[in-house]
Formats: sequence, C-alpha cells, structure tokens
Amino acid sequence: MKDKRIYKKIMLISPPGKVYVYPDGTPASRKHSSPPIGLAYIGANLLQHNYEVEIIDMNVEGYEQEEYREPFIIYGLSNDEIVERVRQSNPDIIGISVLFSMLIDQVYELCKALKDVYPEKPIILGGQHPTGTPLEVMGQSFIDYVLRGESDSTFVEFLKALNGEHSINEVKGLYYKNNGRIENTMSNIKPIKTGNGWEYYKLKDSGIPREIDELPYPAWHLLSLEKYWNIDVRTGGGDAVGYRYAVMLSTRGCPNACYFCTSPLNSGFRSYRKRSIESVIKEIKWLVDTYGVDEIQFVEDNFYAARTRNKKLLKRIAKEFPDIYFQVTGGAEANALDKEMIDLMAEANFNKIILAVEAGDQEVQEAKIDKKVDISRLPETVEYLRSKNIEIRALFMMGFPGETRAQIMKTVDLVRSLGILDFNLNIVTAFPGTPLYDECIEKGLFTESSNYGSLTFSRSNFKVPDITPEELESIRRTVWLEAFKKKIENRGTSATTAKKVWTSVDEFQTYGFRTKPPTRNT
Ligand code: B12
Ligand code: SF4
Repeated sequence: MKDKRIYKKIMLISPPGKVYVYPDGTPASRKHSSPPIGLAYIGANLLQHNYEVEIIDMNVEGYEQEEYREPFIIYGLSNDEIVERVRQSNPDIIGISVLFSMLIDQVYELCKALKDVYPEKPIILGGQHPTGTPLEVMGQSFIDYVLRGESDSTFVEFLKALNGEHSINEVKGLYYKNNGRIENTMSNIKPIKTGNGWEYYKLKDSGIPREIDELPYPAWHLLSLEKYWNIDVRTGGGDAVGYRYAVMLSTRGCPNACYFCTSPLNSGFRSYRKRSIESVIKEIKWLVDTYGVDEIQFVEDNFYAARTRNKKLLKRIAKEFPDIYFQVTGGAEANALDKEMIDLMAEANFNKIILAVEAGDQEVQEAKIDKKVDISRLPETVEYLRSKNIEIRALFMMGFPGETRAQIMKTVDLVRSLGILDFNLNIVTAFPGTPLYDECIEKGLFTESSNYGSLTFSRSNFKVPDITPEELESIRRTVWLEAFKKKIENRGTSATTAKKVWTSVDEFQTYGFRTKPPTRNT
C-alpha cells in the first residue's frame, strides 16, 4: 500500500445538479442546491488531523451553467473547469461524493476526464451510491477506491494507511485494487444482512461514528454559504424562509429499515444515533454567532423519531432562539406527532412540516413500510397541525412491487381527502443497495430502459402488476396539477415558497431555468 508519496492535500467534490424534463419540455422538478453537509463533516475531520482540504460544490458554483442532454438539464461547473481547478490546486488525492444514483454517469465522465490528465492522482468515491454498488463502481478503471458509509473518521484512517502510518486493514469499509483484483477490508466481518453486491453492518462493525456529539462541526468555511443563500430555491425539500439559513444534523441514521431505503446501508442497520440537547444547542449558537444565521434546517433521515429527546430539545430551542426559524427537510414520522409535540413545534418556530404518509392502504403500510403509519390517525393530526398554523407538505409513494391498482387509488384518494395541496406523490424508485432493488432483479421487474443514470423519479423504473409506468406518471401529474390549480385559485400563492407568488403552473415549473428544452415524441 505504501508508496513514496505523501498524501497531505485533499480535494473533495460534490457533483452537478440534474433535473428530468418531461416530453412536453417542462422540467419535472425545480433547480435547487443544498450545502453538502457530508463533505463539510469529512473536511472538518481532515482539518482536525492537519490535512489540507478544499471542497468544490459543482452544483452551486456553476448554478447558472445549464446544458440540455435529452431528457435532462444538467447544471453546474463543467468537467474542464474541474480539471483546471485540479491543475491550480494540485491536490494529492481527489474524493467525490455520490449521494444520488442518477448522477453516477456524470461522475464517471468527470473521473475519466481527471484520470486522462492526472493518471497519478488517486480518485476515491463515497456516499450512498458507491456504498450500494461498491463492486460495480470499483470495476471502472478510472476509480481507485470506494469508502462505504459515513466516512468522517474512516477517511482519516484511509489517509494514514496511504501514508504508511498503519495497515490498510485498519480502515473499515474500504474497497481497493490489488494487482487488478478488487479487495475490501470488511471481508472478515460478518454483515447483518447481505444483498446483491451490498451489505448492512452493525454499528460497532461499520466504522461509522458512534458518538456523534464528539464530531467537529462541519467545516462551512471551506464552502461559501453566501452562494447557497443567493440562489432561488434553497434546498430541495424546504425552501428557506429566512435568508441566512444553515443545515444541521441532530441525529444520524434511522431506527427503521424500510426495504426501499438506503439509510441502513450508509448509516448502519437500525443505527439511530441522537446528539445530546446541549451539543445541538451549542452548534446552533455557533452558527448564529459565526454566520449570523436566521434559519436552521435539520436535514437528517428521521428527526421526529427521537420523540422524548425532541420534546426537551424543542422546549430549549423555544427558550434560547425565539427569533430563528426552524425546519426539518426530511419526512416526519406521522405516528410520532402527538399534540404535545405539535404544540412544542409551534412554540419553537417549526412552522412547516413534511409529513411522511407514504401509502393510503394500511395493508401496504404494514407489508412495505417499516414505520407503519397509522392512517386512521392522519386526519386528526393534519387538523391539529393546521390549528397551530403549521404549513403542511405531505409525502406519498405509489407503485410498490405487487401493489394493485385499487391500493394505488387508495393513496390517491387519501391525497385528495386530506386536502393538503402541497405534496410529493412520488413513484417508488428502486435504488441499488436495497432489498427492493434486489427483488426487482430477482423477479425481472425492471423496465427495459432502466439504468441508474436514467432515473427520473417521475416514472417507475420497474413494473407493477396492473398499471403501466406511463399510467403512474400520468396519475402523478394529474393529481399534482389539480392541487396546484386549486392553490392558485385559493390565493394565487404557492405553499412551497414563503416569498414567491405563482400565477401559473408553467411559471412555477420553469422558474430559474435558462434552458427551454424542445418537446419530444417519447
Ligand atoms: C439531505 C438530503 C437531501 C438534500 C441535499 C443533499 C446534499 N446535497 O447534501 C436535498 C433536499 C437537496 C435532497 C434532494 C434529493 N434527494 Co436526498 N437526501 C438527503 C438525506 C436525507 C440526508 C443526506 C445527509 O446529509 N446525510 C448525512 C450526511 C452525514 O451523510 P452524507 O451526506 O451521505 O455523507 C456521509 C457519507 O455518505 C460519506 N460520504 C459522502 N460523500 C463522500 C465522499 C467521499 C469521497 C467519501 C469517502 C465519503 C463520502 O461520508 C459522509 C460523512 O459521514 C439522504 C438520506 C441519507 N441517509 O443520506 C437523502 C438521499 C441522499 N436523497 C435521495 C434522493 C432520491 C433525493 C432526490 C432525488 C429526491 C427527489 N425525488 O427529488 C432529490 C434530488 C437530488 C438531486 N439530484 O439533486 C436518496 C438517494 C438515493 C439514491 N441512491 O439515489 C437518499 C439516499 C434518500 C433515500 N434513502 O432514498 N436530498
Ligand atoms: S423511516 Fe425513512 S429514513 Fe427510516 S428507513 Fe424508512 S424510509 Fe428510510
């Protein structure tokens, strides 16, 4: 493993943005950008160990640069610009984050461009996608390493191994090449669950941080937060209400293990870790004092599952930060929302909620969704949230394998009957590294065109029994359009942004894009 070079300077890269465009030429989602907190955490750990670090977020730095590559708009810095940045900085090693499988094609192109010019610089990939497909990613000649899961500490261990300070086997979760053969440092550890090329490990075996209070705060000074504040759609899930917002994690992982989700893969199997209230309050104070933030967004997998701690946390937040807005950008576990929690949210300026409902059929909830939302309680919860003036966005999913048309229509009925006009009616997408993905392979359910790079999130990537992917897409669009038109009729405003008033569907969908894609036949 040890060669004569010293690996001291690290460049970390977050890839560009990518939005699917419908055949009629309208983008299926809005352009957005969000501070890459995973890289900011890795950066902080590296700095603490005296490495030099640079972080480039291709998305925000090249936000205005768009390219239409049918059927997607890709926005961000170009590969040539990254090649040039590498020439200027001359890092010893390049790390690239791939949270979203749909971006893997763009990342491969970038890696090829970098390897062509700098064959001697090792390239390491991390994040959800490589963790779910390590062998496939390592099979690319232009990729040298994959580090699986949350890599705050293991990235430091990896550099120590490269620098000959200890053996490669000390680095948990590393895939490397040995005379052309792909090897990994977990081969002696028994996984808790094995899938098609992926594994879930117990927290203690995984190399991911166990005591998350001990982690240094994300190194935001390596990114310019100002750039994120200046763009129109700030974070994908919840548009910021304030101007100077920051993202945070008060927990990591999830107590559940839904079969379509990659959280157990990246963050350990049922490895929910909560920070202490003191630690969360201290970080908020630090963000306010250092960056003058006026809004905090908790971007973790499952904020609300830490029920008892959260009630205490919300009380402290209400007392200490009466002038700051708060948001949770991930779906709230509906079962965890009792009246006391909702009262405390309202007092602590948590004025929006993303309610994870998922399916409208209780049987589907029990069989497919580990958190098993109690549908009968939803109307009461929604009514109580409304009475406290908490703005609601709801998340629904349709098209689970085996889900019947009747069950899907129950979800559509639920969307309508709850009367929530701001929602995502998502089509279930199978991600590599999940039991759902393996089921689709085993049963031959994938649609012909299905590959990671072509994921659109508007159309299913596998077949369900009595409904076609096109029909699902059409239901999704019809129900969304119906609600959006109602929103315009009601007040002419969209509930998805605090400041912007929308007067037409077209204006909402094309807002912020410079590119006007042509209509297509398919
Ligand atoms: C916050 C979040 C977002 C944010 C921003 C993410 C960002 N840029 O940081 C927003 C709201 C924008 C977002 C949007 C979407 N998201 Co999202 N999001 C998340 C979420 C809930 C948390 C991510 C996070 O901060 N985790 C905590 C930090 C500490 O972890 P991390 O960022 O992964 O980083 C750690 C490790 O991965 C690793 N690591 C990361 N990078 C690197 C690089 C190297 C070199 C190494 C060695 C290690 C390494 O070390 C880090 C430190 O511990 C995840 C769920 C999850 N569990 O990750 C989903 C998740 C990433 N999102 C997902 C999806 C599908 C989406 C959307 C496509 C949803 C949609 N239908 O529109 C969009 C579109 C994104 C796009 N293409 O632009 C999926 C991706 C699945 C997949 N395989 O593709 C996830 C995994 C949720 C899920 N389980 O389904 N998302
Ligand atoms: S509750 Fe949410 S984050 Fe947790 S495993 Fe299920 S889908 Fe993933």
